[in-house]
Amino acid sequence: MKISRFNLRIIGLPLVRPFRTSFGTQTAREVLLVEVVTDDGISGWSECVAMSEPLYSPEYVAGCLDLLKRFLIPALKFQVNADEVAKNLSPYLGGQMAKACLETAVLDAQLKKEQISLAKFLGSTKSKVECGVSVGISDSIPKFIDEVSGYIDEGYRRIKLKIEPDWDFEPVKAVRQKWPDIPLQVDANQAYERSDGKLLAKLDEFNLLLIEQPLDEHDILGHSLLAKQVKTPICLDESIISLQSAEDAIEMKATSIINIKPGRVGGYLESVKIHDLCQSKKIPVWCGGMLETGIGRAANLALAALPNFTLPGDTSASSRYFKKDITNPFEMKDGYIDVPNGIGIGVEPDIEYLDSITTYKESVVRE
Ligand code: OSB
Ligand code: MG
Repeated sequence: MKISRFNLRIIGLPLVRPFRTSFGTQTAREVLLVEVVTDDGISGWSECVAMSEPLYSPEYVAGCLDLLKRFLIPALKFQVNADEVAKNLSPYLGGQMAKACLETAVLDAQLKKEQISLAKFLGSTKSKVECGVSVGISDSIPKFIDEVSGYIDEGYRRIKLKIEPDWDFEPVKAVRQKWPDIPLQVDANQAYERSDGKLLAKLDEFNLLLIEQPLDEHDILGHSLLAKQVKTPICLDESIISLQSAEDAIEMKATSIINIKPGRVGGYLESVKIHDLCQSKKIPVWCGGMLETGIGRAANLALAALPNFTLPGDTSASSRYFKKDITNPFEMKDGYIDVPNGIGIGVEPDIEYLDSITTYKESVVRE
């Protein structure tokens, strides 16, 4: 595929409510978007899931922009197919989120040209996916229960609570008392220590689906030791950055469920490989989220439609994040969102709205 230009832009979107995790509080989403324009005049779109600061992962928006401009875009030489992108970018270490973004934009353009949807291309078997919601840390239990109530009334089918030391047992207990049967899980974003096994085992009585990433991202052995001390399944998020790391963590019994986030593992093609590996090892997977706009959300829904995505993902409706999304909003019906079936990722951004929230814009054009 011949590419004539890469349009890069950064937008800023306020969140409908602050989102507090063990690593910080976010009130807005700064998003790096890439548009690949081909010689046939087709536009492929993608969003980079990196956050403004390197708090969840080492990557961050300004760093990804620099990596794209300085190394990744030049490596493609304006002529590439989606299945060659990862290989062309592989000399450059790390940068999974920036790499995933570039590969997805190329893939969107290519699938539009071939007139097939991303869902079909990846191997989807469902036309709609079950939705969960990730609930931030709060400063009071009553306020927090109000927020959870709102999500349950909207129809979310699984609740994920962000936890940290001193915001774990009590909020989980409060939710379990009010909703004894709702599928419930927690996410610590690395906030605990190896020595916290006993503390985390106290959550066993609440019949949780899983505990997500309790320890440091590099501490695979620690997760494996912890898994022997708690009955609740351990699920890795931050630690899984590739097919190889998924294989290792499964082999070491550090994870019995995996959260697949395409940005974190270098793209949708690598995500499918992890999905297939997990399916063969009987490890259930679910699709994580990074507070995506409609561009990233559309592609995540396509991935979540694969057969081994057997747990509801953090694929919430647009309204959970933004007053106005940059694409047609994704709406939830009876706890499900339809998988986009248009060609490519199946959605287009509203350019006029994008222009009104753009804070940076630059193009890399073929001479
Ligand atoms: O750890 O899953 C996470 C958001 C930003 C960064 C990391 C995480 C999250 C979420 C929200 O939990 C998921 C979503 O609703 O997009
Ligand atoms: Mg997580």
